[in-house]
Amino acid sequence: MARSRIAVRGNLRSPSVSVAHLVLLLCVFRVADVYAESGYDAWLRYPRIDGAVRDRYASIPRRLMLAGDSPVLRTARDETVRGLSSLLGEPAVPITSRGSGSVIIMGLLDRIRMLVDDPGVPTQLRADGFWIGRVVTREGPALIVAGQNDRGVLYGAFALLRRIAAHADIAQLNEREEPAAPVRWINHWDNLDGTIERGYAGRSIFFDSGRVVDDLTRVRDYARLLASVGINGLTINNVNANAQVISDAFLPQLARVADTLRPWGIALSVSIDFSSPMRIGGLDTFDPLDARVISFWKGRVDAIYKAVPDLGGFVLKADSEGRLGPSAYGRTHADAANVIARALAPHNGAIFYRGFVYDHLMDWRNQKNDRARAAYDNFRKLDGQFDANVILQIKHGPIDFQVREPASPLFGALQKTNQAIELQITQEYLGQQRHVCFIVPMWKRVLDFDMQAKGTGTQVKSLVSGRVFGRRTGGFVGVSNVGRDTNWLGHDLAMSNLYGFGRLAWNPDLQSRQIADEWTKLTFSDTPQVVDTIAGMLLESWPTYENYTGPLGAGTLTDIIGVHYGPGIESSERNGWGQWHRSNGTGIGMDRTVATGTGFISQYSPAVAAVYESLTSTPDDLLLFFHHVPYTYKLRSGKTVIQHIYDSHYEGAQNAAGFVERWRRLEKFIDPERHASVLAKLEYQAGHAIVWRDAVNSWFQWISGVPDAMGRIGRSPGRVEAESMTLERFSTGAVIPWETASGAQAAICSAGGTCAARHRYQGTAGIYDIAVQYFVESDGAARYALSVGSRQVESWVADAQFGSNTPNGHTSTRRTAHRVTLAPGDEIRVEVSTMPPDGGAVDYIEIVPSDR
Ligand code: GCW
Repeated sequence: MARSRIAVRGNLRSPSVSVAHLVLLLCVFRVADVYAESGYDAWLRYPRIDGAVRDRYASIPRRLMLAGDSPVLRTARDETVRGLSSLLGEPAVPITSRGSGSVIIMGLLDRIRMLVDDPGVPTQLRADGFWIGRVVTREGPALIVAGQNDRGVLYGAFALLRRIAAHADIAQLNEREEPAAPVRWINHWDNLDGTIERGYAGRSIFFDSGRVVDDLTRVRDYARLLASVGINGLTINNVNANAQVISDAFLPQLARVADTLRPWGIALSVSIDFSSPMRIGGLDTFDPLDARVISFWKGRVDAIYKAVPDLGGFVLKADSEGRLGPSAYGRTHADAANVIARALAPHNGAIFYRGFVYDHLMDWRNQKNDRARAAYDNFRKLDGQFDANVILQIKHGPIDFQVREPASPLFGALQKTNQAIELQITQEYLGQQRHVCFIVPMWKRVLDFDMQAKGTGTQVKSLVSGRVFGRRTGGFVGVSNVGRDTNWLGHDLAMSNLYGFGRLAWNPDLQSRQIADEWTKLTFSDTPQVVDTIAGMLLESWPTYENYTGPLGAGTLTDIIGVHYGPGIESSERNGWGQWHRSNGTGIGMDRTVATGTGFISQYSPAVAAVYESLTSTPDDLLLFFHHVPYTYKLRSGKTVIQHIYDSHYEGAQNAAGFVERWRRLEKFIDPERHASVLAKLEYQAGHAIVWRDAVNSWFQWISGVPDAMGRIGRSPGRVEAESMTLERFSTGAVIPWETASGAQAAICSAGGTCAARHRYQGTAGIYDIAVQYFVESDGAARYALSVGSRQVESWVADAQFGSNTPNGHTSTRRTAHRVTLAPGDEIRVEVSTMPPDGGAVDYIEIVPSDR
């Protein structure tokens, strides 16, 4: 019997899917070549290749031999056997002696060169690099996967499988690849209790209740995903670190994780607490220059390396957001980094010292204060003082992962200090994996930006890799925060960011389109309509998100003192966090010029500073990052800033609505599980984009006093405010911040029980979509029902968790009943049943002619 196309994965299989169901699905979807999938395998699905495409791979040997032996080499072999067998639908077999016939030989380059005398085989490769090619030996043809080191062989194996899985032509296989930089690490902000700071896909796969989890299967499978894109280091705990992680009691647990990662060529690392000498060392100081502290670090590090001999090193967040650091003793960041670096050096470990150091209690009244200056001001002066195994880990922009920021000037300002760029895969400020936002194009903007640090040709990607100033190490760190959700990041499309991070860390010259296409082919299929639609949506998703959130470099405009998710436009102002956009009655933006502003621009090289200092040469998309301008200032497009804000928000929300329709058209090409799950997310996103649009536009129309030229704000067709409906047991209440509710108010079912809002429809008869805009509170479940006359047209349970338990821009959610027949005089009724403390709240209903 042909191999089943339905992937049933033991405990991952939904209990509600019966065998009969599976058989049915098999019959229905076989024709359309669609698999039932959970997202767990992400881009490593290896679906069987059929038909003419399969002929392309007829020449791939099915026998596979390792030249050499090590855990990583065995992983490379086993993965290749697994992948080829699955893709080609017939077993590939490992062999131990060559014999005659065609064969795949995998091993270290030096070893391969002893076995194979072929001029095509390169003489050398950089660390982690590989070569894949075909040669002819006396015993027959051979496909070679050669690596500079064990990891290189593993990366070569994954590269070969990737080409086949993406149906690429491999007839003329002769590929040499070397990574752009030695550091290609992932950070996690997982706490030892199992929670994750800024994690949006369930609890930690590493920790629970203060310990490492017993079952490390997820960690192994995660390591496989990471290795497949060339990641070689993994920091498993939060930079807001618990000192216990390096205590004796924890070391055996760390060793278990390291053992799980090792076969995938991934070095374990941990985040440390700078006050550890006091917290776990019994000292009364953590002064980095104190002899007892120096010996504490040495002793701790030696003990850790006994348990984990190949530990990659540490990550340290010090003197930042309340974390203790060297300033407690008047010492420098270099003093702090070096004391630990010196303990690590004999073991070849590195310390990643975070450049994210700023004062979060800054005086907002002082117009010269500027958080953006902080990283440079703190670290520039220390260039040359850090030991060789210190790597300064610098966030890509000067603030904090906002929807658009310029490159951090610090990249161009350090000549002698190793650097790594920190990119955020978890979508903290970018819709938290409830919104699709493919971040690769945003990262590319920064990576490809020429800092002109030493004439031209000094792009951020070349600076961080160490090439420009001839430094030995450096590279890329991505904060991923995957969790226990089956599909790792919660949103199937968000995995394109984890994949894209790895691919860019390996080769930052890859184009966004290339990465989007490749990921789509591997994750879904290479059907042109699928690739065009999904890659197209991915590429539009960041500008779309930007359009309905924070425009022109002003910042994301989210609630920055809360969960960083929904709109909260004023939350950034009048506090010390320094994410100010300084909007007032006449204008918007931070003046960071040298002439009249904070002087931040002077931190760039003169050539770059000249572009940003002048209003006319600053690109529009970063205008408000660098300049404070009147709302009536004209952009290059000819529009005023204020009209651009209004228009872009309508466009963004419109495009988000379009994603839903585009995705719906893929139904027959994609397995029903992932199709339905992504569809639900896109529908939610389209609703939340409207919340954003209306909040931002209402707020700016209010503060600027400039009306929208098209008169759209506050006048949505078909909208009926809940507070103007006939209310039973609901009370009317103000929503805070006001702009996050239509008309600033909602009908709130505060007493619990059942509340109802009624509206008598007086429009023309027809078929309509009725949207209910309501608020989901995270402290329980509320049941909603929408009826027309005695017909219930929609009912649902509101139990999502948005990190907030009051009506606001995080919790505002839309549910739409499609194709509802309405006639004049019909009564539309929204009913909510709640259990205190969970309340229910309704903002409005909107009745628009159905477009389906
Ligand atoms: O973006 C901010 C986050 C914090 C985070 C901090 C950091 C781990 O809101 O949650 O702390 O950055 O990067 O240290």
